[in-house]
Amino acid sequence: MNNLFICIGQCGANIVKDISDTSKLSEWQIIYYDKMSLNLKEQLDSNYINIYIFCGLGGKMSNDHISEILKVCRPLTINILCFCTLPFAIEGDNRSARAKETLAIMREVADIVVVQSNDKLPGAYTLSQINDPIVKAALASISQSHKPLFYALSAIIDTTNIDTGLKPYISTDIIDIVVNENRLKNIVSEALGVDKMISSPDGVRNTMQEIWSDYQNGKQGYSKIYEVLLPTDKLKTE
Ligand SMILES: Nc1nc2c(ncn2[C@@H]2O[C@H](COP(=O)(O)OP(=O)(O)OP(=O)(O)O)[C@@H](O)[C@H]2O)c(=O)[nH]1
Ligand SMILES: [Mg+2]
Repeated sequence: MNNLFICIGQCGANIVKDISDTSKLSEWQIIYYDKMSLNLKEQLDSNYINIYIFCGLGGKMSNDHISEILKVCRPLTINILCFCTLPFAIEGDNRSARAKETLAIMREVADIVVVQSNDKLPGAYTLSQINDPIVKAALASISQSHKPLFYALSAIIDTTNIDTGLKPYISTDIIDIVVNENRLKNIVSEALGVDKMISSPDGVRNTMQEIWSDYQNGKQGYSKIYEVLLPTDKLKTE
């Protein structure tokens, strides 16, 4: 078992239901974290390529258990990706405050956190429509889950149709993408290492240096990395 889904609460289960309608998840271990299955540790393998966590922020289940879940998961994988939703404003201040709290914990520990703001949906009528943006982002990322994490990040950004620089916080219409700052540098180097190291080690080092200093100087380094790593023809054929 190489990949794990943890679905927290009702929202987590709903999102994963939509994902599994579209994508074959036979190679994924799926755990529904609800009142019936709090013994997470006992159900897990010793390592995973990716661990995905799904939940509706503001819910009691994610708020009460996210720290513990992340603590259990962190040593088991290098890639923790969270896909979650922010509550509608009409659900009240308590939910909104809980959501912020849970999100802060996720941002600290997870590698990539993708957040859909329910309030910014353009008008949704069915559950599937409500979950469409976050499901699309998750599916894009899953399609790249066999590659270094950078590719998942690129795919998620791609589905939002926003041309953006690589930075820790990427805000789009409905979806926000938060990349753990400590991991960001190594996401880039992992990807460059795999793709370019063999053909030209010096080239990689120079390119890497350049991209990283651009990033540190606040320039938009992402499109450059994107060019280096994902030539358009290669991207289109996959
Ligand atoms: N986009 C989307 N949001 C949802 C969905 N279900 C719930 N939510 C949101 O997620 C938040 C958490 O809800 P739940 O997943 O039910 O939380 P829970 O921990 O299971 O239980 P409660 O806290 O008792 O509701 C809600 O406040 C909603 O904003 C869903 O299917 N799609
Ligand atoms: Mg609920």
